[in-house]
Amino acid sequence: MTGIKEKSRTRKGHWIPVVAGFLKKGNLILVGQRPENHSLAGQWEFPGGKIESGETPEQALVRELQEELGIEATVGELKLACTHNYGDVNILIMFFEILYWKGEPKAQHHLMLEWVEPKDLLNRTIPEANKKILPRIFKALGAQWPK
Ligand code: DGT
Repeated sequence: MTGIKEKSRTRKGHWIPVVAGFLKKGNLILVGQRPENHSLAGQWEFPGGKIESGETPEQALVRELQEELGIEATVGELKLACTHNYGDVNILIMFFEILYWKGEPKAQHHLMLEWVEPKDLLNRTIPEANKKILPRIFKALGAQWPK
């Protein structure tokens, strides 16, 4: 028999908070290809990662962008948040705009970095978590959804 407590635990599941950054250059946005030895290998994502214990979302994003791109970023507004279930884990992703940064982003974690037009994301393999909210991502980027 499943008790109420157990049911609610199952429904809550295991949650991982993630932060990601929108780095814009004109009408281009920065995406990185996930490395081979990680989950979702080869998929194109917005730079970022998991929040570590004791960090604010903004601190986590500054750290991740330093580690992944080698830049010193200034984090702006929270633009968008979404949730996704990857089987045994749930992720909560918070997307922030990056106002400006020091240094030139270099791939220190990703297989490759690319500045792309938002519509280019429609033709790339991107995480399901992002794919299902692509119209909201376009809106957050101030980009037109292609007709
Ligand atoms: P792991 O432990 O193999 O999942 O790899 P990590 O530690 O490199 O994963 P990390 O730190 O990039 O965590 C981000 C999680 O969020 C990962 O499960 C992939 C997922 N995710 C979905 N969409 C995005 C996105 O646009 N950017 C980032 N950074 N992660 C995303």
